[in-house]
Amino acid sequence: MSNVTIRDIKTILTEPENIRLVIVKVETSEPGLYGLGCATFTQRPTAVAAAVDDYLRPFLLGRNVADIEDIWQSSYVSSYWRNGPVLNNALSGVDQALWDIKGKMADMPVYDLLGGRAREAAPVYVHASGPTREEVGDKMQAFLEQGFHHVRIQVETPGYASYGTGRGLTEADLEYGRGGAVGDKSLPLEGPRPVTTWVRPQEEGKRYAHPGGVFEPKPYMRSTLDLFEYVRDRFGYGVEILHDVHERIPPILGVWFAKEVEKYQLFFLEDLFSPEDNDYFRMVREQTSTPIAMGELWNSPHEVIPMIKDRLIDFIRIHLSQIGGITPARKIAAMGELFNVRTAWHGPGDTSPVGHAANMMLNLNTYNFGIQEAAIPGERTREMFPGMPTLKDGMMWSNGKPGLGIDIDEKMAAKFPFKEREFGGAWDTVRRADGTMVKP
Ligand code: GCO
Ligand code: MG
Repeated sequence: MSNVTIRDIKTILTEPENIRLVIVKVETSEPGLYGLGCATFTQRPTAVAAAVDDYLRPFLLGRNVADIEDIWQSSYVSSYWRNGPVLNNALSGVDQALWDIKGKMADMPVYDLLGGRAREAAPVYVHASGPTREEVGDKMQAFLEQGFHHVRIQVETPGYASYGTGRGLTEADLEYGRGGAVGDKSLPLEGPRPVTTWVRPQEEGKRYAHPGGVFEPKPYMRSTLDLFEYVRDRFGYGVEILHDVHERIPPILGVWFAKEVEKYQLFFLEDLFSPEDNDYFRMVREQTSTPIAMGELWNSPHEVIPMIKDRLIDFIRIHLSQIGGITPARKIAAMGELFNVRTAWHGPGDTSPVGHAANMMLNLNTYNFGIQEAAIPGERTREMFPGMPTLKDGMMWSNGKPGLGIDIDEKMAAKFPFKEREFGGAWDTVRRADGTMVKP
């Protein structure tokens, strides 16, 4: 039994490539021994930092770093009210850092502490999004040439996504089939005419985390089905395609859509419903064998249990830091194994490289691993996070170093502070043509 204790807990806020990241560093009584964890809740990052600095730090200073389970359980209820992305991300930062420390002390990668490997590398999927099906196809082609085998495809909705062109559509507009609703008076080719005046315009020179726009379910579904048709025509059925609905469509249309896409043999269809509509998955299950993925918006294990035990989903898409770290996620993964539900941990750009390293520990250890979502990191991110998992041959690889195997260049991180954003970086509102707010 060692008696290494927590000497300090810090938060590092940085934005290497236009996404706000939160990293937690746990320092120990042992000189030079520290751990890193991901606490990234990119929409409310400073709230997470306050939860760590003002609440978890004083609660945990002096605790024995060995007692991860007790630290997790007691921290979880230390605010009496629990769960939610702010508190869970804060807890995750500490939890992942403690696993990192434990691995360094044992001189083992965390996947060895968890029981060892079930595979050598983790197959990943990457994102191909674009304004037209041809452009999505071209991006997909480039990925296939680089050795990727699984590609998530998203296309703009004609009429809606071009409604506002010239105002600088963001990647997010292109991905989820919507656009700005003001300015350009050209009408959508299909679907209702957007009359709303409630969509706030994107102003030149200002930074928006996720601007508002107009979204109509039927035009979106039609353009997406057309994309699937095109991609299957162009590439055949030997490659895997995925798609993220990102909620927003009325549930019964989601049921229809899941049936309609069955013929395109998706690897999975993601986030068909808002988490409030979980019960609709039962209806989907009874009507189609389209593989279903869901989970990035869940933040309590208790939301997940019925989905696994009733086999309502095929892939658990939890965001590791959103659920509270490795400690709760490994239990959910183990539960998944008993029901043969696979993991597909959330891994876009707002999962930090530390979060990706943590995902990889579970990906390598978990028998019922399904797929890992990957974001292609820029040069600056790779430099700031030495040791981050690498991508090769369509797979993600860990470096096998002790702990999570990743570090952060703090001096460099300090040079890339959070940038100013409109609305504090909040997601602005997406609306139907008549102005009704659309729930993600
Ligand atoms: C995905 C996601 C993300 C989220 C983002 C929110 O990759 O499946 O849906 O892109 O929108 O993580 O911050
Ligand atoms: Mg998603």
